[in-house]
Amino acid sequence: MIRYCYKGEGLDGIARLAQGHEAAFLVGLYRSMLRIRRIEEEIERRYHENQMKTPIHLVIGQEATSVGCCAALRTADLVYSSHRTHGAYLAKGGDLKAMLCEMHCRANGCAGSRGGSMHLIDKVAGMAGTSAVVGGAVPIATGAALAAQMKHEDRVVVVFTGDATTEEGVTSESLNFAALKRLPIIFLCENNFYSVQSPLATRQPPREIHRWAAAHDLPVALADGVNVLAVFQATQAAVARARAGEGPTFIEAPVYRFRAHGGAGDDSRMGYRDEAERAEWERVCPIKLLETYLTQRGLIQSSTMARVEAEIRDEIAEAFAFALASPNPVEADLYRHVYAD
Ligand SMILES: Cc1ncc(C[n+]2csc(CCOP(=O)(O)OP(=O)(O)O)c2C)c(N)n1
Repeated sequence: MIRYCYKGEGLDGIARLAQGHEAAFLVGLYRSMLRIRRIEEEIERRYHENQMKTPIHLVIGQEATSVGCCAALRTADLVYSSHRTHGAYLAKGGDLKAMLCEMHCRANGCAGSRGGSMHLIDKVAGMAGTSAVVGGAVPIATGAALAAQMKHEDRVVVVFTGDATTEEGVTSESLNFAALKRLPIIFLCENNFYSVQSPLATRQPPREIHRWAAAHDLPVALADGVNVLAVFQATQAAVARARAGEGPTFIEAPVYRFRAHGGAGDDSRMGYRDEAERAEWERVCPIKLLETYLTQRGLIQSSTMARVEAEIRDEIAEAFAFALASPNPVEADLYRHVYAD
């Protein structure tokens, strides 16, 4: 069985890139990742209760990509993503209550109860939309970048994709178009090596994904996807290029999902991936890595960590209670948001 190994620098990489960053910034990144992790753990814990009327795709293990990327963005910048939405939505500042209402099919859900987990949107936060169709968000985001360019808006667009998204023809078309027009867009590919249960090696020739992207003649970067600072740095550079009118960037971030492709729990026992592989990546859990760095350097105290955990726990409890107490849609809601000529 193929085994996808972690090839990054681990804690050394965090220590190297942390130079020059203030403790408050680093603790903020840690808090954002932890918040996403705890929210998803609670979603996972409650999923079997069947109150959430939606498929789910957890980002547990992949939090550093969303948080590192969004930390380099402004509210006015737009983020799109594929079906694995929770990390990008929350990191971009999407409203947690509206997200949980959406997942519980409540009238006040962020997509009006029409979409569920795979269709999160928060226009105030710049979370512009997500698509359940693999590759679906890529041309939409490219179009948004074209619009921003044509309207002379100071806006960068990011689209989060998985590795399988690079196998969709429309992704190639979008990279080509973005490079041609020098669009202000960042393609952030979270390469977790699997498309549902198919490993990369059964789907693509043995080449690195960012090298494939480079053939479209745009700058590419490889960022350690478990190192939130590496993703932050790569995104910052891409944002600077985009704002300067220098066009798009493709970032590949190798990551690992600790859970099943969809639903709650892990599915490694199905035999499509080696359990030792997951264990190896769990040793470089993005949250643990940063936590280790912060505690070793005395940048976070155990009392602060306890307070952060308590704040997150209270926020999650309140948001779930809010969602469960929210009204279901009524028949008349069917006609809202419907456009017809
Ligand atoms: C066009 C299309 N083909 C197939 C699917 C079924 N499908 C849903 S998620 C998925 C895997 C996507 O893998 P990847 O893009 O690597 O993202 P990941 O799930 O690993 O985050 C597939 C094949 C789909 N939703 N859309």
